Amino acid sequence: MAIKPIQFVPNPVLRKSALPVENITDKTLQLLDDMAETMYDAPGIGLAGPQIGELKRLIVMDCSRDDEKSELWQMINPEVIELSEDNSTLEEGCLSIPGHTAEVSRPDWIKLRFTDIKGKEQQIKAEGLLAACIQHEIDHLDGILFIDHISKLKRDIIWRKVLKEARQT
Ligand code: GNR
Ligand code: NI
Repeated sequence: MAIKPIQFVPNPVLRKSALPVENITDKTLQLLDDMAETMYDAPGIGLAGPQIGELKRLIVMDCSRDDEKSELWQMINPEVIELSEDNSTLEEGCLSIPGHTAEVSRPDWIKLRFTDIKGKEQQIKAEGLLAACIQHEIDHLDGILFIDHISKLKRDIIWRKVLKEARQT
């Protein structure tokens, strides 16, 4: 296992679409383990391939609270197959946009299809924080960031700070 460097905005890799994983190889599984280690080290509750510069449809998540048993999800080619009509709002952050958060509204439950690390296709229904996190991670696979879901005014404020911070490093 290895901790991989996290890519930050405005790195263009975060705006590209990730490609489906056709064959699950040792390298795929290695990458998913590195992603889990990188996520726990950060610490974050999710991580998507593009955030470590890998344009592959791979995500990892662990939304368990500190007082709960950890629950690591490692998903290959995740796809939303059903969305709730009702939305809920949650304060989101992103490891690729450190230091900024915003309230984001998303469907409050989703049904999801993905391939697990054993190559088995799975379907689950997720709600609450896990549902928000899965949608945030799948967005990353399509080059979408949480700031794309907020008002232009709020997005411009964050973006101006991001560019200023990038200039200073
Ligand atoms: O660590 C993270 N916290 C978080 C909080 C609310 C909704 C989504 C997230 S995901 C984020 C980690 C990250 O950037 N994943 O891509
Ligand atoms: Ni993120």
